[in-house]
Order: sequence, then structure tokens, then C-alpha cells
Amino acid sequence: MQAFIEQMPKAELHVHLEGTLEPELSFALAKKNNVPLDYQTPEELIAAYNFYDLPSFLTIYYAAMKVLCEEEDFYQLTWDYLSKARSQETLYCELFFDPQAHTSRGIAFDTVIRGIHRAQIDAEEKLGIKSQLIMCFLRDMSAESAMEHLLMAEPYRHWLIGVGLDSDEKHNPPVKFAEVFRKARDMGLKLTMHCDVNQLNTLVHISQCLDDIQVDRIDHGINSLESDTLCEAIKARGLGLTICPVSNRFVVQSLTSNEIRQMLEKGMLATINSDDPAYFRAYLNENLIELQREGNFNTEEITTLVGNAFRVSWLPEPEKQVYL
Ligand code: ES4
Ligand code: ZN
Repeated sequence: MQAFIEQMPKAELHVHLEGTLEPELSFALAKKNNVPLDYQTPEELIAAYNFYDLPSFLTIYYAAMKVLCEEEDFYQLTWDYLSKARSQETLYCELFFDPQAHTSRGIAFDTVIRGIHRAQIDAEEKLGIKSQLIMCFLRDMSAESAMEHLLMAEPYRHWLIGVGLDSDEKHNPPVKFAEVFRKARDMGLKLTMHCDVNQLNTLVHISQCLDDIQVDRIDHGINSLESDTLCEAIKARGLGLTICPVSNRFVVQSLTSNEIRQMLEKGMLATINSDDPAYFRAYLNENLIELQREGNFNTEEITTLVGNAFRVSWLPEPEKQVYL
């Protein structure tokens, strides 16, 4: 089964580029950029990864970004992730990035997006892995800041496929960003939002995503299973759910294999993803392998989950068909 998963051509739709920052690259960039780190060795840093909820993860995630300073650093981050993904037979990725986590430290938006974009072009040409970029807004920052960043992105519109919403969900509902997402849609961008597992008011957040924002996809969305109405709406609209088993395990002590099985039984378009692989210590193959073991999924079920990622991807229709 492990070999079957490893050799499958795969797609990843939910991975935060900043969440692919491996401790080794972090130490190399800290040295190059003269940035002090709180840990002496990569092993010591990894030992601090004992997350138990979203805020405990986000604190470490944002602190680590201070080593990313120059365009070259964003290039390296993106190139390293795409190389790793390609080595796991992942052929297509949709990549999240968090510009506000960088502009708030004085790094120019252009520096971030140019470095990422150049690595995407090189990886497609030299490694044979295609990727598209999704700009995320930090939901614990203001809607005004999100709008400013959307305007900053306008000259780079054609380097983006969509926008997303991430970071701390508590008291930061989808409707806070209704105007920003309306403008993004008018710019021709696809829309997605995080509805992380077991968040406060999660069912309200999911229904706002559907009715107020009219998203094209939902990130996580596990708790939709608690409402038949939500499940029916998600199914009727053909919306994909980007589930991240190892990420979920930090919060609910389970890879959510039962929930994923229920989604498959209901015909919902669940996909498997890695979220922040450098922090959760699991890339796409490890997520699929561990999930398969926990839920005892058969090859047909795994094939459906992997196929779903291509089906609900934001690739042009003819390109999807190549993989299905
Ligand atoms: C994230 Cl797991 C998760 N949830 C919300 N925002 C995020 N940003 C990076 N990882
Ligand atoms: Zn995420």
C-alpha cells in the first residue's frame, strides 16, 4: 500500500509555503541574513514543535519567518518545497502564501512574490512540477489591511489563481472580509477560506463561506459533517474540501479518518493535503500513508481521494483530464 501511494501521480491543494520552511534552511538563512534564532540546532527547534491548538502553532510559525528577508530566500523556500513535492510524485500544487506576515516585518510585497514566482517557473521547466499561487489574508488582521494587500497584488494579478483566508479563526468570521473577497472575485480570482477543525462557531463560518462569500473551495471544513444542510450544499455545489490529516492530529488527536470516510460515503469531494509539512513533519505521501493505516482505506478509496484533488483543482479543464 505504501508503494502504491508513493508512486501515484498526486496533486496538493493546501500547503502554506511558509509552512514548508525546514529547520535546516531556517538555520542557513539565519546565518546568511544575520538573524538571531532562539535555538542552537535544528533538532532543538524541532523539539519545540509540540502544538496542541491553532494559536500554539501560529506563534512558532510567525516567529520563524524572520529569516526570510531577500527575494532569493523566497525563491529558495519555494524551490525546495517544489523539489520535495516532485520527489514524492506530486505533479501539481496550489501554494498559499501570507504576504502580510512579511510586509508587517518591513519586507516588500514585490520581494516576496517575485522570489516565489521565479521558483515556480524554474520548477515547472526543470523539475516538471506545475504550480499556481493563492494569496492568503491573515484573518486576525483588519479587512483594511487585506484590501491594501489585494491592491498591491493587482499588478501581479496574472501570477495568482486565487485568494484565501488563514491564521487565527477565533472571532474572525468570513463576513469580516466580504468586501475584499467580492473585489477579488471581480478581479477574476478564485476564492477559498480556512474553516479549521473544531473552531468556535465553525458551522456559522462554513455557512458564511457558502452563502455570503460564495467560495469556490473550503480549506479543512471537517465540521460540516455536523450539519446535513451544509453537507448537501457542499455536495450540490461540487465544492472541494482540502483536509490535512496530520495537521488535524495536533488538534483532535486523530487523523480524522472516520470523517474522511463519511465524506467519501456521502460523495463529498474530500482531498488530502499537508498544510505545514515542515512543522507537522509530514509531506503529502506521509499524510496519505498514515491516513490509510488509521482508516484502513483500500486502493479504490485512496485513488478517489487523490483523484479528487485533480478534480477540484483550479487547473483548466483540459489539463485536469490529463491526470484523471
Ligand atoms: C495554518 Cl493549520 C493553519 N490554520 C490557519 N492558518 C494557518 N496558516 C498556516 N497554517
Ligand atoms: Zn492551512
